[in-house]
Amino acid sequence: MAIDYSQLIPNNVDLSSDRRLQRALENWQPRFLDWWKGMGPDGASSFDVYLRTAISVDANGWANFDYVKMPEYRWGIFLAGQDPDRQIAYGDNKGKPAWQDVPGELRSTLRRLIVTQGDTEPASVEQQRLLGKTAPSLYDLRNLFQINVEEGRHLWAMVYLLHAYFGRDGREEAEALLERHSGDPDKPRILGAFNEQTPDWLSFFMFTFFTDRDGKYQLASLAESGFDPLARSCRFMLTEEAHHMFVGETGVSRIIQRTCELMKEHKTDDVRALGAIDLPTMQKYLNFHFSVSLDLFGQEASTNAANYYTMGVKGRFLETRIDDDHLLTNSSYEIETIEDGRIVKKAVPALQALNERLRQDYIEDCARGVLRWNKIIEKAGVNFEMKLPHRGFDRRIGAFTGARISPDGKVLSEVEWKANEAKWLPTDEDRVYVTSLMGPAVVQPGKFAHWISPPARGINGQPADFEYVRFN
Ligand code: BYC
Repeated sequence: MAIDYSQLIPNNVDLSSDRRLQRALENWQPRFLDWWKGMGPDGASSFDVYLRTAISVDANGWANFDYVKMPEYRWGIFLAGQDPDRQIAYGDNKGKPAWQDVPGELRSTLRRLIVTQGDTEPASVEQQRLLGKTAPSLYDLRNLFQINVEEGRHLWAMVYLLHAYFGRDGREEAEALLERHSGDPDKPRILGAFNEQTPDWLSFFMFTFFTDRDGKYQLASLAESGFDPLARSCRFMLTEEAHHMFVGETGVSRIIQRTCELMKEHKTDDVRALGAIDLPTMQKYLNFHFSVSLDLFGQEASTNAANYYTMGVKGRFLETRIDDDHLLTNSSYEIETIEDGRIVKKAVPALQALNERLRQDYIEDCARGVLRWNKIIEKAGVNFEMKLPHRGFDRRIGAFTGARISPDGKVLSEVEWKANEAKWLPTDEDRVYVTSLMGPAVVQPGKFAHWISPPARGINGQPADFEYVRFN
């Protein structure tokens, strides 16, 4: 179905045929806009931004570029096309037709997953609220705003499901999604990483590389859900997610590029003296964002995850492409855990290890990106290698919680940890330094802050010096 833009809420779900639902969502819409004004990008409401907006969910229509005043962005409800023959691919319900409505016994489980997913979307917008003030270029400013409006739309996607399928409980959850706030001591966001700050652009790029990538893996697992409207929502969200990770990966690449250029040009490692970000500091930010994002996968051995799978509400990454029985009742999976002060491998029932298995898929994906970063360093002739720390490093959730693990995977005493922590994680001084580079936004087309290289190409075939944002 094409997207109907004549409606107050653009949608491809035939919203006008359900007056009650339409009215409920039209009531939520001004509250969303109030939240956007109060908690979304600071001071950006009069800007015209070169944004992509979906005009249909197919390959030709999902990325339509034009100038948009951000509060007038048309947040809407878009589900990927329906496959009328779709069957549940795994678990006890394998082979049954996908559900078009919520099975009664799965109501609270599904609601919880949808709320958790929905909660991360506005959280990230809140975390990025002030970044526009220090954008290193118009190109970067536009990318930030693109990500922000799309995270807003991803919130809409989950709110639609709550309103359409969960009655009064769903409506209350939709309200609460606007009432919790990132880092709020009384009403924080649900998952740890979404209460951290994103105070500078290095953090932003690391966040979009590492934490948005968790989004990719979680959305892909939910795209396998037996609850078809959730699966279809997530499938369309995934098409937008790719750009967010691109912004993160290329953002870090461009900082590396600039740093390496300065190191070569001035024959020094001390690029701080030259107003750039040194590679060891970047490594520390990487360590922080990687470990915080690993926590987002939950416990290594999780009965929740086993239940989600067995019931058919959340699958594995690319479930249908995996060659096994899709029941997992007779298989095991090796996880790492701590026993008697040592890291050991331990086989657990495969069903319980689904969080860990998804985390493993994620780690391999991250490693491919780090390899690409290292290629830039190598090509520049600089002797330095970025590394993902061990999965147990600085964890707050799961088997490694409370243990002190070095980036190369050694169990440490508290004294050894304390002696090295400042080498491995950003110190206050590092953060003050990185923040000090975040000058006022660079607003001349084609100009870039000193500490970052221009991108290899612009957005939608436009040059790097295109006027991506007009300030009016
Ligand atoms: N922080 O059995 P476990 C994105 C809780 S990002 C705090 O392992 P489960 C995006 C857990 O809730 C993707 N609490 O849990 C990115 C549970 O609580 P209860 C977001 C945590 O359920 C960038 C308890 O610990 N989507 O889209 O198997 C920008 C036991 O744990 C955390 C989703 O996450 C944590 N990190 O796994 C914008 C998908 N981890 O039951 C957007 C939906 C665990 O004891 N969520 N806990 O009260 C899920 O699938 C699951 O809830 C989780 C947790 C994978 C997160």
